[in-house]
Amino acid sequence: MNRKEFLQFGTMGMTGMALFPANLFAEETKKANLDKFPSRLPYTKNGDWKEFHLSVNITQQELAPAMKIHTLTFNQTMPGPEIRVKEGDKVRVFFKNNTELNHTIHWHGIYVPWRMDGVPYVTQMPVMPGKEFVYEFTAEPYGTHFYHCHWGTLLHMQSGMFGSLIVEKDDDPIKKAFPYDREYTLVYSAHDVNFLRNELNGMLERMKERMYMMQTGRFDPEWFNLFDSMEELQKAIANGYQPPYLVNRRAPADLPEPNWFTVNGKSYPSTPYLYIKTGETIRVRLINAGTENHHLHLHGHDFWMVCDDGVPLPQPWQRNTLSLSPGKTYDIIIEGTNRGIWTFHDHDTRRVTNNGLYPGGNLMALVYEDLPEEERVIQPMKKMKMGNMNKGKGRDMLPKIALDE
Ligand SMILES: [Cu+2]
Repeated sequence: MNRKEFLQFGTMGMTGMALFPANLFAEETKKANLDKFPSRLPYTKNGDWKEFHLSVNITQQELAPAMKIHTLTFNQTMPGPEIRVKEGDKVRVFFKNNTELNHTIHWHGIYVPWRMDGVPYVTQMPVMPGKEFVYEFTAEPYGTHFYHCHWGTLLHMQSGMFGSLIVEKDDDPIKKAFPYDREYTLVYSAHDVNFLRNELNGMLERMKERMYMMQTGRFDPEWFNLFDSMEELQKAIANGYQPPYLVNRRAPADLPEPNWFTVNGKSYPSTPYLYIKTGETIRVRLINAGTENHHLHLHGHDFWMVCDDGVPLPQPWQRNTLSLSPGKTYDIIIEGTNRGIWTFHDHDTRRVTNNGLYPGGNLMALVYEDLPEEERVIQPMKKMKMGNMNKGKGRDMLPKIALDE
C-alpha cells in the first residue's frame, strides 16, 4: 500500500466507511474488512509436527481512528495470529520473548501435558527477556479455543497478548448440522488505557531495579526472584529486595476500569463487519479474552448457539442474546433470512462507548451484501410526513445506520 492509497483508505475510514451504507458495499471496503479478522499463522511441517513461531513485542495498535495505544502483542498484531489445526495434530510452538518483561503462553481449553500449561512457577519458569520456550502438545479437543499470556495476566492480557486457537476435524459436526458458507472469528477484550500506560511505565522503573539487583549480585536471570527458603527470602529483603506483592511495587491504587472495548483489536467505528447474503449461513466464533461480561445481541434475527467452550451442544439453542463471560467461547450460526443491515452489539451499553462516549466499543453490523441499491439509502424524511421535521433540505436527516439498540 503506497502513501496515496493509505491516505485514501484512512480518510474513508474516518469519515464515511462506518456510517454510510453505500460504502459498505464497495469492493475495497469488503477487502479492507478481511484484515479485521485474525490472520492465519503459517506453519512448517517437521516429521509428524506442525511447527509455529510466536514472538512477543511492544507495538502500537490503533483501536479507532487516531486512537493508538502501546500494546504487548504476539507477532505484532492484536489479537495475535490465529492458530488453526486439526484434532490430533502434533503442535510445536517456538515462543520468543522480545520484551523486557516475563511471559508464558497458556493454551486455554486444550488438553496439554501439564508442563506445557504455561503457568509461571507452577508448570514452568517464566520465559525471561530474550529467551525462547518451546511448547509441544497434541491438538485436542475439537473446537474454538484461545491462547494467552499467563504472566502478569491482568496487564498482559488486556495489553493484547491473546489469540484464537481453532481445532478442526474432518467430519465437523456443526458443518454437518448447519452447512455454512463462511465463518468469522471475533475476539473480545476490554482495556483501561490509563492502567496500561501506568503499568508499562512502572515496568520501566522495575527494569532499573532489576539492573541494580544484577549489579549487586542479587539477581539470577534463570531464576529471577524465586527463593528456595524463607531464610533466603528474608535475607534478600534485609538487603533491599522488594517482593512484587508489596504495595509500593503496584502502580495503580485501584483495579482497572476498562474504558475501551475491542472486537479483534478494534473499537467502533473500526470494528469488523459480518457480511452475509440472503440464503447464506455463517458460523461466528466468539471468544472473550477480556475481563468483562459481554451480553451480545443480534438485531432482526435469532441465532443458533451450537458450541459452548468448543463443545458441540447436544441441542442447538435458539437465541438473540448471549452472555459471553471472561474466558468463554461460543460458536453461533446465523442464517441469512432477513435482508438488511443489522447491529450486533454488547447490550450492556457501557461497552458500546469509547472512553465513555457513545457510539463506540463493541458495536458491529451484520451486513447483507445483496441489499438492493434502493434499500441502501434511508428514506428521505419528507416522505415520512413528520410535520416540521421535513423542513430541512428535503433529504435524509437520520444517521445512515440506526445505532440504538
Ligand atoms: Cu506476558
